[in-house]
Amino acid sequence: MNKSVKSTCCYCGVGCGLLIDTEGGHIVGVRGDPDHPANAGRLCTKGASLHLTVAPDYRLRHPELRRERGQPRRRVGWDAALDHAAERFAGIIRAHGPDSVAFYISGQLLTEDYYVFNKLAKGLIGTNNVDTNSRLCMSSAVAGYKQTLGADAPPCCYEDIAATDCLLIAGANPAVAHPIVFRRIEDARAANPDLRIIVVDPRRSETAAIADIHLALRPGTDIALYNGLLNVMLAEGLVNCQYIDKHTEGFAALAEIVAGYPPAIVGEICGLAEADIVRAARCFGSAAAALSLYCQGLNQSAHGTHNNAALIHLHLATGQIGRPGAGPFSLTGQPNAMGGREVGGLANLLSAHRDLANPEHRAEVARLWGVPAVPERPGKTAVDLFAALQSGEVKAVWIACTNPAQSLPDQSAVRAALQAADFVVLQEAYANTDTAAFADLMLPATSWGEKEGTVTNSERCITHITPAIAGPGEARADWQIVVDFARRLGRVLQQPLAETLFPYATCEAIFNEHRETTRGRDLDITGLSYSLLDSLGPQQWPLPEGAASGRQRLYADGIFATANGRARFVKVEHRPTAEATDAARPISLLSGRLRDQWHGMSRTGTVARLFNLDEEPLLSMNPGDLGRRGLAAGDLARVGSQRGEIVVRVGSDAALAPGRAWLPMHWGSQFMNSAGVNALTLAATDPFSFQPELKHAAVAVERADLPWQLVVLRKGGTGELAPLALLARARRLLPEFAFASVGLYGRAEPLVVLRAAHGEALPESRLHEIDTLFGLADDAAAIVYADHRRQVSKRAIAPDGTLIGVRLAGETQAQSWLKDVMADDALDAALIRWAVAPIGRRPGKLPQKSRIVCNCADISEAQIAADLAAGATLAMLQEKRKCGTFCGSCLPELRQMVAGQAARTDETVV
Ligand SMILES: Nc1nc2c(c(=O)[nH]1)N[C@H]1C(S)=C(S)[C@@H](COP(=O)(O)OP(=O)(O)OC[C@H]3O[C@@H](n4cnc5c(=O)[nH]c(N)nc54)[C@H](O)[C@@H]3O)O[C@H]1N2
Ligand SMILES: Nc1nc2c(c(=O)[nH]1)N[C@H]1C(S)=C(S)[C@@H](COP(=O)(O)OP(=O)(O)OC[C@H]3O[C@@H](n4cnc5c(=O)[nH]c(N)nc54)[C@H](O)[C@@H]3O)O[C@H]1N2
Ligand code: SF4
Ligand SMILES: [Mo]
Repeated sequence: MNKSVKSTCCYCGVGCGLLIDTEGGHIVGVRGDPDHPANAGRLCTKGASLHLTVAPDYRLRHPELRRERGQPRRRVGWDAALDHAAERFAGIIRAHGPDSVAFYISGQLLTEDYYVFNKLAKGLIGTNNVDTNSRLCMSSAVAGYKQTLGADAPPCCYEDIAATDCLLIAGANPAVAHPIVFRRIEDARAANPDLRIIVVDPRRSETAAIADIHLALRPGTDIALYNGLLNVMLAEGLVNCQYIDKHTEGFAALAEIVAGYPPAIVGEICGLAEADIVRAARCFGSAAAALSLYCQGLNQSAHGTHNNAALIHLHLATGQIGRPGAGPFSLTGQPNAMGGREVGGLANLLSAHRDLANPEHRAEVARLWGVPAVPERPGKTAVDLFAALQSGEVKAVWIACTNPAQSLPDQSAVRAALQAADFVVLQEAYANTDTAAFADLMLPATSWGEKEGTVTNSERCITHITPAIAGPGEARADWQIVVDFARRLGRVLQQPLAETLFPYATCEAIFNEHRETTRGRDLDITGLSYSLLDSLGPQQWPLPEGAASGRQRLYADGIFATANGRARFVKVEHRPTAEATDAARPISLLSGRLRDQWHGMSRTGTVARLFNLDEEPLLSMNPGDLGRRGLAAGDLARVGSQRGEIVVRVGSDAALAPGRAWLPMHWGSQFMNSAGVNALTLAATDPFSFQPELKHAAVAVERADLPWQLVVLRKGGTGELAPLALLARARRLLPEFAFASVGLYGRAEPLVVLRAAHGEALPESRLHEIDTLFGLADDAAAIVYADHRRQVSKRAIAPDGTLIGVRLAGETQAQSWLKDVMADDALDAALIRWAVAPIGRRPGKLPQKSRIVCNCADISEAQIAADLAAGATLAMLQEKRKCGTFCGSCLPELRQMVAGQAARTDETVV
């Protein structure tokens, strides 16, 4: 049966709605949901390719258990798995107390999943050791809002982007990290020529490229900058004294501090021109409406909370909040980071924005749950939790929907901690993440398109999602796994409460209980229900009983969520980054996201077209810095910090100031031969939010002399040679090299790519084994070239005149053009010999690669031109190729191409 189910994208916090098309129980397509308020039908490249990620290959299908370390895990049934887990947890709790176990969960869980995890730890076991990857992500935003506005609530909505006159984008790169928000920014710019955009980012990011003013500040100096902007606004009478008097407190104390931040001094600290600081201050201070968007550039800092507060101050001082187009809008990273915060899924929070430190709040939650008390002792926050695993203070950890063996800073310490733990449970959708290597018990979870629950996006908007298909194998919904475990644990611990604490037969029953905890709180959703969400569509909180719809903006009345209703200015001073660069490690390493990959790539790393924009993790640096190290773009470099060293390829970026480098966060041990960027980062945390400073580390970069290079390009076939099967095998080769990465490339019939380098050449016998692994050993179809003196050996396999694989060793230049002609099947049989030519130059007669016009659907100019020449209209193109039906940014060009074709046709008719 064919059907179409409304859902949301499981990637970023924009929270786009989509329609999942299924045929016979399989997902066959996705479309943007035209009725969803977040995206009105648009999707970005990642959302638009979600249906391509449902291949079962790497999914975890059955529980797996190893009873002893060193043994492989074996498949077990759910009963055996959960009974074992309950016995182990109970044993450890009995022997060492409830704080000897911990849960480490994720902003990618649904609200209901999150709720039961929290109740399991804080309600049943009696420990606050439940923290999440939101600690790496949004905890500084939470703390920043609470310190200033009194509650953890982004006061703005997406429509504010269209209504603002000044958009300050600080430490965020929405062009890649929140693309559909960025589409709104582009639309706003097109509709309002007076809109001014200021971007604060040490890099010239894709977002900075459209800025009127780009403040490329020295990393970690945001507080100085925002204090400096306030200094100028005060000097030029651009603050709103009436608003400050009526609705805030603490301004005088801050003004005293800010007096010490005149533009000249700020320019020095931040490495910015004084005039630019003044210009930005005037732009913000004189705007009719000023909006700021911010994310990890502010949060992931050892002073992340104050970064947030310093920015929010600008809005409070100018009264730019609570009105259309105005306010401090923290973009959430993960799809349900907000939902997690709502249920209190952090070690220092309780349900419905309550605080663990507040005895009344603890009593309220205990009453709601029907337990004698909620434990008082704060739980371990992410970084501390892993340190406690290492020291033995915490002995068992239950990890769900996150991959700490890649995403936490200082990986060698994290991996040692996982190794040291007595018992590690991993509740995952995929079998092959870096954390899986450490799990004693793996529990298969259903994932995108397969589960029910609610999510809250960046603008406080809640969507109810339902499954489109069943999960693979024996996978279960996350909440079901938790509830089943909780009941078993209760029995083993002889805790009769367990049954009454976890009575839920449906996901909806959990939602209804969560809803009740919000009564009278700032996020009151007592007016919501699944059926209301289904009939009215997604709703923003608060939506208390009796309200007709959710609230678009908060604090319109100037009354804040503090005891006296006044927002607070916080005393914020410039602080250096946790780790300073020095002569030994002179480069400041930044890290973050690429448009087409998601975190550890467990999902995006299965889709070839998502590698086409960025094939490899490149360390970008200023060309001068490269030159001084004898490096050119494409060379390999050793990047070392106090904690570790990795080898990566370098790229040249003239827009990056000297002394800075940038490395994407996505590649871990599944795609390269090291833990990636977090082998280098440090575990320093913010004193209020405990968020680690993932964005900054001091590193040394030097040339890696690995003269012998190897590249394998293999077109995927079927069965054993199917792309994902090949990729899995190629992965096993990674540890063998001083440098190596694997990936996919191309479109419908992708290539598997291995790139490696080594100090000396591998022997021919080992090359033969690698050829065999890639299915390139067939001598009958082989074309070879070897020059043993140069240690060059090349091999191409072309059965029936179609090139299906090339292995280049020693000299690998040809890969740069081969990968495109192979992916497009564009290599003429006569040109195949060029693949193994002594020097891999590009043959002159090669067709040029056709430019991609629609990135979301991955459709090239040549494909469109061919369709148009055959008489296609725009509507036909959209139907057949899906181009221009996702984010819509290529529509103007498509229309132009259609018009161009029409003109040409007219000419021929005449
Ligand atoms: N494609 C894609 N999109 C994603 C994700 C993904 O994995 N892939 N992940 C999602 C998640 S969970 C998150 S949290 C968001 C993150 O979204 P963003 O925070 O927007 O993305 P990042 O690339 O982490 O960092 C943003 C920018 O901060 C800058 N920066 C670094 N240091 C500083 C500094 O000291 N000051 C300032 N002002 N800026 C600095 C970086 O140069 C970078 O351009 O993205 C979400 N969206
Ligand atoms: N250096 C550096 N490090 C960073 C950052 C950075 O900017 N720089 N950013 C940080 C930030 S903001 C974040 S949010 C983290 C993200 O880091 P992680 O949370 O570790 O990243 P993911 O790869 O998204 O991990 C989610 C896991 O959940 C699995 N999964 C997917 N769906 C489901 C499901 O429905 N149920 C279950 N049980 N599992 C599922 C996926 O397969 C995946 O392995 O990384 C942080 N680390
Ligand atoms: S912007 Fe892209 S990744 Fe984010 S929710 Fe929308 S479609 Fe998904
Ligand atoms: Mo995040």
